[in-house]
Amino acid sequence: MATAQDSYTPRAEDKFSFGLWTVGWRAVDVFGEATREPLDPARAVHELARIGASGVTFHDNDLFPFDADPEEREQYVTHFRKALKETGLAVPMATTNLFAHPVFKDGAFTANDREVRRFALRKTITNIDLAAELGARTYVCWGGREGAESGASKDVAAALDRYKEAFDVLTSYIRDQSYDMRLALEPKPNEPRGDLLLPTLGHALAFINTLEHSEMVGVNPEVGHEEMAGLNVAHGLTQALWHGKLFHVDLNGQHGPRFDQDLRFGAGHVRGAFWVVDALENGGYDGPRHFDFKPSRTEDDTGVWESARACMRNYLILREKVRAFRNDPQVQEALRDARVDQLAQPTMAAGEDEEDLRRSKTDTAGLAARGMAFERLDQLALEHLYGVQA
Ligand code: DIG
Ligand code: MN
Ligand code: MN
Repeated sequence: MATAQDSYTPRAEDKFSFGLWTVGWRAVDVFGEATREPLDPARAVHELARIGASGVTFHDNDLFPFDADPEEREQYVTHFRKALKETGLAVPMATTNLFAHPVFKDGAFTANDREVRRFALRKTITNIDLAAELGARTYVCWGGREGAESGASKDVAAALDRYKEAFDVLTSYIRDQSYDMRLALEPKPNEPRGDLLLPTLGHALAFINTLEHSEMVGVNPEVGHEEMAGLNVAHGLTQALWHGKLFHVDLNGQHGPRFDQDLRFGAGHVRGAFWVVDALENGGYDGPRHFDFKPSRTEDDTGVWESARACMRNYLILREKVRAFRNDPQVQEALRDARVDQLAQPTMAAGEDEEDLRRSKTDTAGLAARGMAFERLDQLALEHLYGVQA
């Protein structure tokens, strides 16, 4: 269904991308069967191009069945390649399904069974080859089954050793093949395992520092996953940018700590979505605006594409509001009144040392009495979000 062109119509330069598994989700959940028919990846590519996306991403088994032999696999990939060629859609990112098949029931890279770990590495390396061939420069690793439900069942220290080993093998392989590709780890606190390893951005960023080729490994934060952990997503994105590690992002919606809702972007924590867009747009992120969401189980095929379109519209609506907020003279005055700009000033003066600090005097009573004027600043942000400021 065509809609009128307006300022919320996606353009190629917006770099919107979707996973095949999002619009292709048949809406099977723990308590119910599929409500939608399978979606041909080639049709997904054409529909995503029609609604204005410029990229599509995939797991290996979004394209071909787990047990496809090389000939069958090539047929499926050829079908996908043809649709990419017909639409011009890019493939910015790819990833491996290391969570659906029962063989991964105790994990993939950190499974207790060594043969499972070896199979997971082989499966990933095979799909990295395909990802490189299709031009993907980011390879996401979400450890959906890397974790445990019970204390003694997982030697976490050994699991982290195996996790490090896996990423060291993968980055060495990418280097040996001279692929223009980086890994992006995607944290999540729990689900489908009781507790997942590398549950938040902080755990992932610390872990990356231990890797042999840490410069090739960053993060792919998902809005909903950080919110499931009760964390501030915009702060996490900004810290990832601060480390130079925001290689990719999964945008969606979530209503705080509960099961992973994967709502369309902007349909969960709306105030949080405003600050997510502010962090991405004003924090120097120049990667894809990638949606990892699930069209509600209530929807038919038409609803699937309406919700995908809405992900992009909500991003563009919020981007316009964030720009208006940042350009509003009242806001710039309120930022000065809140002394936000003073944080950029180093605490120590050039050449100063601890003795200078000891000699300095502080009017603690006067400082304590000074208001921060944050309420006016935040009210302006909310009024931009509510649409009463423009
Ligand atoms: C779930 O949030 C995960 C999987 O969908 C996929 O492996 C990854 C890609 O963004 N996100
Ligand atoms: Mn999710
Ligand atoms: Mn995700």
